[in-house]
Amino acid sequence: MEETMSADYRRMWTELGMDLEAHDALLEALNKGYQDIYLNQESRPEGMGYFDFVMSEVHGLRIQELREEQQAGRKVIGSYCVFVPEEIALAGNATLVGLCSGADFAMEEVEKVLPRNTCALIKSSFGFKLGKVCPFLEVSDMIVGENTCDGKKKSYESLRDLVDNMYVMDMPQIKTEEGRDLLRTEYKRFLQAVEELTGRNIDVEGLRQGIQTVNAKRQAMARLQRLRWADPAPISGLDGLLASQVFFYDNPERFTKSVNTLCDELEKRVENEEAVSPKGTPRILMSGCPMAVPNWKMPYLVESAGGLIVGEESCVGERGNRTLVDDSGETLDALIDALVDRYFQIECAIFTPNPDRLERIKKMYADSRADGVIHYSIQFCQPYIMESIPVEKSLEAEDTPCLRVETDYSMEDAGQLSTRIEAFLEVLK
Ligand code: BJ8
Repeated sequence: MEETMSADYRRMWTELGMDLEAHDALLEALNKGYQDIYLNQESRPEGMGYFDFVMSEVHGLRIQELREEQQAGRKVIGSYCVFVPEEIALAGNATLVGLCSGADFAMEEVEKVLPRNTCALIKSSFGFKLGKVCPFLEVSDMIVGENTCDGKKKSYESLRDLVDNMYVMDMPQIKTEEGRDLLRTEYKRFLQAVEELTGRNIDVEGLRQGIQTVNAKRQAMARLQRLRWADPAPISGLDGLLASQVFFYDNPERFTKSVNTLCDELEKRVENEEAVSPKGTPRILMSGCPMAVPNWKMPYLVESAGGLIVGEESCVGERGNRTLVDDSGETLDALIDALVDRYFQIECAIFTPNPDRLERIKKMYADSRADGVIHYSIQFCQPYIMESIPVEKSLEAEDTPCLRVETDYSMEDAGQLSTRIEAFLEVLK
């Protein structure tokens, strides 16, 4: 049975134009990493079994499901940023998937089209395409890029030559009325592009339904986030991050249900003070760049060094799934305005100035009862590296311990990083 399934997947990957040999190598490395990092953790909640299953089938069953959706007339849209509204995709009979960019692949090929000093996230997105190892990219009917950081917006000019249907959304850089107007215009343009792609008109009820589906997902994630704040914490930072990562791939309704089931279990754990780590474990708030699948480097190093991550101020985390959209509007314009209201609050470092992010970090630090903040920047990511200095200064002025880390996806600096993290955790004890 298993053999037939794996033969079916291989046929599917071949039909998608993937490089089977390279993909086998990627899956082997991923499975090993997952075993070492995730499955070896102790006292995991049973509800994480679902997420383990999703991860084990992320290139198999999930892709098969997406292809079945396509056969039934739905479209699949791939995106790289939390500013792309899933609500509009759902309203137009499309499924939105995040395109993971969390591992190095085909770097020699990548460095023929991108400068070496490009951030690992952008390089990774190209590596998955050039190495032909990402079925989500290959199954997508449209790929959406966005004019956020300079690296992304310039790299999309090259990605356009590599994919069939590239769509780029413009983005404001300043939070003014004009910026809001630009986002509104762009969301309307995106809505039209989705309608053209799917051949389906988006009406008020359809958009309201899309909003409600995504709100439910976000509510479940907020519930999980609150449970992570309990002291002692009922779940590891690695597992909390995994749920935030799966947020971008899974069927939305099933995901919401699974997160809520996990939360039911965590509530009982909190009641019984069933903890994942001993009392007195230093609690860390991570803040900074998104950690896309399978980028588990920082939580792995922090938790192996004896810390516990209690929240991520990140797009793969609270910044990406916080705040609901008001679904009460009676017209399409009113619902789009409600979307703009929600998305315009995202404190991405591409905005200038970006004072709300600092306030958010401070609030999360207090809410999560963290002992310290680790600011994580991906090497060569100017927006977050630049912001990390004033963030650190401001936190330290309030006696909040902060460690600034800049790293890439390789494990070459793991030893050095572990030493710094251990020293930081010592200070927090
Ligand atoms: S809303 S954080 S998902 S843009 S790490 S590619 S910023 S150089 S990912 Fe992001 Fe949207 Fe903003 Fe969030 Fe550029 Fe930095 Fe690379 Fe980055």
